[in-house]
Amino acid sequence: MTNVPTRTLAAVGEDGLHLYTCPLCEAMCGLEIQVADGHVAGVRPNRSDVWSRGHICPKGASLGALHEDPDRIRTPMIKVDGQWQEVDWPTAFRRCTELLTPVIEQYGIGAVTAYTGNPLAHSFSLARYAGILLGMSGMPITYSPGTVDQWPKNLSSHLMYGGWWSFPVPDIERTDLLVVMGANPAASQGSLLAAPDVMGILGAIRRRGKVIVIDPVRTATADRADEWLPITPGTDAALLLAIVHVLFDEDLVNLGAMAPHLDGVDAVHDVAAEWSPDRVADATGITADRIRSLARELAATPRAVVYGRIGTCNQEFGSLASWLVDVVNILTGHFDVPGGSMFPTPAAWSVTVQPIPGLEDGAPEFGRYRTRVRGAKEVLGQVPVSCMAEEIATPGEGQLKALITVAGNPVLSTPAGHALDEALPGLDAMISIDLWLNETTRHADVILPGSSPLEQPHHDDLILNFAVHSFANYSAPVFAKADPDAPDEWEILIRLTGLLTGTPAEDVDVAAIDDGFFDYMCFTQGLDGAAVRAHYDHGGPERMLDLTLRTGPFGDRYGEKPDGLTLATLKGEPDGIDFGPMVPRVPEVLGTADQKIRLAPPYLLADVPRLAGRLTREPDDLVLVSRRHLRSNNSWLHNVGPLMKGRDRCTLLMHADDARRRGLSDGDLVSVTSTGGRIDVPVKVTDAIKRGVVSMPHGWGHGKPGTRLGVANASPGVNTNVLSPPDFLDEPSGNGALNGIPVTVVAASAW
Ligand SMILES: Nc1nc2c(c(=O)[nH]1)N[C@H]1C(S)=C(S)[C@@H](COP(=O)(O)OP(=O)(O)OC[C@H]3O[C@@H](n4cnc5c(=O)[nH]c(N)nc54)[C@H](O)[C@@H]3O)O[C@H]1N2
Ligand SMILES: Nc1nc2c(c(=O)[nH]1)N[C@H]1C(S)=C(S)[C@@H](COP(=O)(O)OP(=O)(O)OC[C@H]3O[C@@H](n4cnc5c(=O)[nH]c(N)nc54)[C@H](O)[C@@H]3O)O[C@H]1N2
Ligand code: SF4
Ligand SMILES: [Mo]
Repeated sequence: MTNVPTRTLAAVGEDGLHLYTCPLCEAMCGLEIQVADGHVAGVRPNRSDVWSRGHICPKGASLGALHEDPDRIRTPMIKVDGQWQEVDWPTAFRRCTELLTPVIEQYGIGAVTAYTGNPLAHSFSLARYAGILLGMSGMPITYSPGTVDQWPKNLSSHLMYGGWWSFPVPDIERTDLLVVMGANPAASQGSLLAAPDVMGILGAIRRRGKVIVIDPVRTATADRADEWLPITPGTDAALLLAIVHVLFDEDLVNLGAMAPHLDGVDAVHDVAAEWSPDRVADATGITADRIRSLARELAATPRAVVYGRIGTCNQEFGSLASWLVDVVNILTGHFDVPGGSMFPTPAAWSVTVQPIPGLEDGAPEFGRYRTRVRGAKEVLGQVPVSCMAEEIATPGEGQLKALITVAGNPVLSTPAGHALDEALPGLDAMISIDLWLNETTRHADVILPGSSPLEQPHHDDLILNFAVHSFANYSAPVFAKADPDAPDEWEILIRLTGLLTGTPAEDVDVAAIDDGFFDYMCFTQGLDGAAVRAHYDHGGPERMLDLTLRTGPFGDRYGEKPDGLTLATLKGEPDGIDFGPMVPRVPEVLGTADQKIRLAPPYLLADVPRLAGRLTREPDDLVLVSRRHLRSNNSWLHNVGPLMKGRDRCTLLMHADDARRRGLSDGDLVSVTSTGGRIDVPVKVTDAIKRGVVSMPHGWGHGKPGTRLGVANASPGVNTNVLSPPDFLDEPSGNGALNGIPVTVVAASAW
C-alpha cells in the first residue's frame, strides 16, 4: 500500500493506536482501534490491511461496546442453592471436580457430553484447542451447531474429495457470472466464503458480468443482483439436477482439465436423465425455460460459478444440494480454475480439520453408532444436535447427566430449543465456558469466563480454509487481561479434559497435555514433537500457530526454507502478508484413496428417490425459512446497545397476498404454528418474498428469568426454533432442516 503515513502502534494495554482483526465473522476485517484512558475511543477500518483493505461493518465498529458490556462475565461463578457467587479460579475448578467426579464414577464418561458453539471457529484460543476436549476426553457423543449448519457440505466434501473440510470456494474476485443459492452476504458477510466486502465484489462482478440470486426471499443481496429467482424452499437439489440434465442433454458438458481426475461422470448422467426441467418446474417454482437458459448461461460463460450456502444446507435435501452445486461447477468446466470454484490454500493449516479416525480413506462408514433414544445415526462423528434434549430428558441406561457448553447457546440456536431449556435443569452437572449469563448458561452450575476478544491475540484458523486469498495476519491483544492470573480458554479446556480423564481439574498438568497435543500435531506433519518444542520457551496457541504457519505452504519448515514464513516475521508485518489469490489444487488436495474426485457417491445417489418423492408431494400452504441481520450474530450480539438501535428485527416476513388472504396487516401480532410448537410474533408485510413462504430470524427469545442481558432482555423477540421440529432433517447428513418448515399463520387474537 502506498501513501500510508507511518503509524506508531501502541503496545498491549497502552493508549494509542492498535491494529486488530475483527473475530466476529468470516470477513476478518482489519481494524484500527484507538484507545484513550484505557478505553476504546474509536474503531475504524484499517485501509492498509492487506486482506480487508478498509472494509468494516457495524459489528466490528462495536467491539469496544462489546468489551465494555457491564453484563460480560469477568469472574468465574458457581451456583450455590440457586444463587450465583463470584469465586476465584481455584475454587471454580474445585467445584467442577466436585460436580463431575461423582457423575463419571456412577455413570461413566458416556453420561457426559459437550456442546461446542459457533464462536469457537473465530477464537484464537478455542479454535486451536477444542480438539483436545473433543478428542481426548473420551466423551462418546458430543454436539455442535455443525448439524444445523454446514454438515451436508462436510458430508459431500468427504465423499467427493476425501476431506471433510475440503470445501471448494467460489472465486468471486475473478468470476463473471455468479449464481448465489441460499446465501445472503449483505447480512452474513459471506459464509464458507471468506472475502472482505463480498457485496462490493458482487458489484464489481455486475459491472463486468452478472449476479443471479436464487432464494425464496428477495434479500438485500437479491436487490443488488441482476436477477432474483424465487425458489420453493427445499427444492434446490431438484433444480440443480435439472441443470445437470440439460448439460448432458444439450451436449454442454465440459470437463476441461478435470477429466482425468473424475470418477462417476456416467453415473451422474444416468441419474440426471430422469430429471428434465419440465419435471421439476412446478415443484421448484422456476420455469423449465429459465432452468434451460440458466444451464446454457453457465456453460457458455468462461468464468462462472455457482455458490450455495446455508439455505442449501439447512433444508430437507441439504446433502443432495451441497453435492450438486459442486457437480454443476465441475460439469461446466468451472472447477479448480480461476473464476470458478477453487480450493483455498490456507497459510496456516487448521488444527480443527484433522482427519476423523477410521474415515481417512474416504469410505463412508456412517451409522457406526446410533443415539439411544431416537436411534439417529452418526455421520462423520456427529449426531443431530436436536437429539441432545431427549438424551438428557429420557431416563434409563446411558442417560446424559452432565454437560459442558463451550461458546454456545443451544437453547436459542437449535431445533426445539425450548425442550432443551426444560431438560437442562435435570442434569446433575452443567459447566459453561462463556462470557454471558444467557438463556443456556443460566442453567449451569459453574460458569468459566474467557477473556474478552480484545484481551486476546488473534489469528484466524478454520476460516482460512474458505479464504479467496491466501494471507496471514497476527493481531496482538489490545488490552492486557483484566485478571493476569485468569487462565486462557485453552487452559480451561485442558483442565476440563484432564478432569474427564480422572485428574481433579485443579491438579491437571496443563503444560504436559499441551505438549502432548503439540507433539501429535507435529507428528501429523512428519516432525518429531520433542525436537520442534526445543525451539520454544512457551506453549499454548501461539506455539501452535507458529507450527501451523511454519509447516504450512509458505512456511520456513524450521529453517529448511530460510525465507519462509514464521510467526516472528508475521509479527513484523502488522498489516498482514498477502500470498495471492487461489491457485489450482487438484489432484494434490484430494484425500480419496485413488486421488480422484468421486462425482457420484453411492451414499448420496441413494437419497435421490427421496427427492423424487418431494416432487409429487402436496404443495405446502405456507413454509418458514430463516434469515440473518447485519447487526446480529446468531444469538449473542443483542446485548450491545449500538447494534440494537432501530426497528424491531424479530418479525415474520410475509407476502402481501398471503397476508391479505388471512386478513392480516403490517404490524399485527400473529400466531405461527408448526408440528414443533407455536410462537406469537409481529408480521411484516412485504412483496420481497415468494408467495407461500414466511421468514423469521433466529437467535431471539431473550428475557428469560435468571439471565443477565440488560439490553437484549429489553427487546427479547421470540425463539423461532420452537417451530423447528427436531426430527425434520436432511436424512443423509442428519442436519436440521431449519428452512421449509410447514406452518400455519393466523392473527394472534384468533387464538
Ligand atoms: N450479521 C450476521 N452475520 C453472520 C451471522 C449472523 O447471525 N449475523 N451468522 C454467521 C453464521 S453462523 C453463518 S452459518 C453464516 C450464514 O451465512 P448465509 O448462508 O449467507 O446465511 P443467511 O444470511 O441466513 O442467508 C441464507 C439465505 O437462504 C435463504 N433460503 C432459505 N431456504 C432456502 C432454500 O431452500 N433454498 C434457497 N436457495 N435459499 C433458501 C434465506 O431466505 C436466506 O436469504 O452467516 C454468518 N454471518
Ligand atoms: N432457525 C435457525 N436456527 C439456527 C440457524 C438458522 O439459520 N436458523 N443457524 C444455525 C447456525 S449456522 C449456527 S452456527 C448456530 C449458532 O449456534 P450457537 O453457536 O449455539 O449460538 P451462538 O448464538 O453463536 O452462541 C454463541 C455463544 O458463545 C458465547 N461467546 C461469544 N464469544 C465467546 C468467546 O469468545 N468465548 C466463549 N467461551 N464464549 C463466547 C456467547 O455468549 C453465546 O453464548 O445457530 C443455528 N441456529
Ligand atoms: S464484516 Fe463486520 S463482523 Fe465481519 S469481520 Fe468485518 S467488521 Fe467484523
Ligand atoms: Mo453457522
